[in-house]
Amino acid sequence: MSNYHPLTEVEAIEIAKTIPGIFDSEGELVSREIGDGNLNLVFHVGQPSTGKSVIVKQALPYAKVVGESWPLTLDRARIESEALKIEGRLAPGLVPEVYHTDNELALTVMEDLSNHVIMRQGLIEGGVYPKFANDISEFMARTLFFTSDLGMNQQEKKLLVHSFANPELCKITEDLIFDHPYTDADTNSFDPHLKEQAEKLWADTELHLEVAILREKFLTHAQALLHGDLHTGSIFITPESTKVIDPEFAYFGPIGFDIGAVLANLLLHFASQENWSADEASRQTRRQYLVQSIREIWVSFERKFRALWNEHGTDRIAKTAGYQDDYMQRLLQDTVGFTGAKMVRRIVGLAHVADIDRIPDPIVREKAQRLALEIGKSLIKRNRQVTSIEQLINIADSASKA
Ligand code: SR1
Ligand code: MG
Repeated sequence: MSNYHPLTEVEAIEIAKTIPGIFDSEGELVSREIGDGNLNLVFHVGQPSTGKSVIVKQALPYAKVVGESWPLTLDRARIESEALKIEGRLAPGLVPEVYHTDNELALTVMEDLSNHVIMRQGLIEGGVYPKFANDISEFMARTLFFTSDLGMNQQEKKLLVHSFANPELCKITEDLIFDHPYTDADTNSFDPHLKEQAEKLWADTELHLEVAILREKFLTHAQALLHGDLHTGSIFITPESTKVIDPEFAYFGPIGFDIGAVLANLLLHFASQENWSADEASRQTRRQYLVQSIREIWVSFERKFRALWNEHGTDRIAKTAGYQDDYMQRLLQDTVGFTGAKMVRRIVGLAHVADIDRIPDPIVREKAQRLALEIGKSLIKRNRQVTSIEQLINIADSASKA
């Protein structure tokens, strides 16, 4: 019989107390539930007398964003904890440290990153993060290369693919990103002024063909262990530090899906500048910063991934002249397609982004939504023709000036 039950704040303290080497045995502990995501309980447990603290994160048996009518596996807590440990080993310093895992209670006790901010909120407040492109490209190049058939033992990888099958969380992505936005699904959610745009999306068979190809890649292409939900709400940041959190959607999938998640969320923020920048000049400056970040992320990712391949590649035949160039070209095209798909879902699908949804003026919000949709659709439609990251940037730039 399972011991699982949702924790109270007091129980979170009892669990935190068992972690050795963090808290002073004398001082009182204080606990607060601070979760604001779609799926989990998150307790901050601190000791005011020492200033020490930890996070206790517990999965609920349903999707919090919808309610108890949407049951969801608790196994995602094991997946998250295992993924964090692998990522921490492959990309040291770029994820929170895991102190303790309890698969029965579906919880992970980990490093408290309260001195960071969630990147989405940081960007909304005008934050600039000079280390981000270097850090996130390092995170992606190392975690994705060393869990792919290029960088790890291929028999061990097959066993890892099995333990990260994650069918329920993958089904959420398959539905919410690669199906529902393209049909009149009950889960869709959009402002009434976007009804005509949504109907166009549902009828656009040229677009559907590209979405079907991207969906097939998500379903079948077990290229590397992905984070699986790498949006700016899954990144804690300061100007000096980047920490990737929340890999509960981790599974073996197409590498471009993770890179596309990062770029899509920067482009959603790019679209949201209709509101967050006070005038045209500051809007342009902000957009140039976002575009430069996108360029640096792809260029650095490609350089680092190729360098890892050249130095640590485990596959003899993958060293054949021309194969690496072909592989990187396919990665770029996948990245562009997934970037587009991840933008469209945030405008018409179930889960949106605060960058755009919190724009108070409905006219300005509509402008940002239309821009995000336009960029997203163009990226999806053109992904298989793209040969350079500059083409993705040109699509966003031209749409913003149209
Ligand atoms: C029901 S979960 C909705 C979304 O939240 C997560 O962050 C994923 O992006 C998922 O699609
Ligand atoms: Mg999450």
